[in-house]
Amino acid sequence: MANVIKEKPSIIHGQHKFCAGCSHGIFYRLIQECVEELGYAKRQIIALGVGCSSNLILNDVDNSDKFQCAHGRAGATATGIKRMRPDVLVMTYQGDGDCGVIGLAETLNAAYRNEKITCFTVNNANFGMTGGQMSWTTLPGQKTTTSIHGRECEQNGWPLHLPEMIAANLKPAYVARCAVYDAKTVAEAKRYIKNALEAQINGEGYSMVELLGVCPTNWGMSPLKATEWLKTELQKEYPLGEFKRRDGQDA
Ligand SMILES: Cc1ncc(C[n+]2csc(CCOP(=O)(O)OP(=O)(O)O)c2C)c(N)n1
Ligand code: SF4
Ligand SMILES: [Mg+2]
Repeated sequence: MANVIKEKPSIIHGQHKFCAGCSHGIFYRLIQECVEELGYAKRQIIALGVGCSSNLILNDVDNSDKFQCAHGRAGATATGIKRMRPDVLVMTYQGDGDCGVIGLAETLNAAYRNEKITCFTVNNANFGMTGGQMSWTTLPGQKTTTSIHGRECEQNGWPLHLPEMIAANLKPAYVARCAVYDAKTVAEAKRYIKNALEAQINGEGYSMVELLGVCPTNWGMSPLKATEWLKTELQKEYPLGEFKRRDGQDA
């Protein structure tokens, strides 16, 4: 039925402490909606990255089992958990700095081996938790606290497109990128998240969803302005969509 306001997932009982307008809270709630609908609310383990995602463990947001991983190591930690507990839904929840900079080796190695885990990575184009430093996802010319005149790509490298890279070069089960700034993108995000989790449940292999989000605090913008900037600038570099559909899905 259209226009249904979804109840809060039963597993969520606390208040997160993300900044006003941050996308993290919406992404995490959508993930938990999908987990609940798939019947895994009490059979999930989350390997958390270090970053603003750590807020989920620091502030007792929900009752899911979580593991605070060493910085960047969530892909390796989730691999170990899943191999020991194949009956449990195992996912990582990381930022772009954790998943695609410091943890790039762990992320690629898990994807390369086609581990039956799901990687959720929130790309907000900076290191949010530590005060807005440049990340590999930072846009060319984007000002951050470590690129005060704007990112110079000749010297600092070019934006990293992790989902596209994994989809094009490895053999994952499902890879997509979503955002959550209006009803259409929220519905699409939920479909992608569910596909990623179902790919794991069906034993199809590795799945990843990059969640393109805003960081109003470190971008120095109001939540509305940050959303506009995501739509007009960030999304040009990081298009939304599915880069590897599940086998059997229509093209
Ligand atoms: C080995 C190590 N280096 C650096 C840090 C400091 N640090 C903590 S969080 C973070 C960046 C996190 O950025 P990201 O993964 O993009 O998450 P966000 O906060 O933006 O959601 C850094 C560099 C650390 N904790 N450990
Ligand atoms: S610093 Fe940025 S990513 Fe972290 S909670 Fe605040 S708005 Fe969200
Ligand atoms: Mg980040």
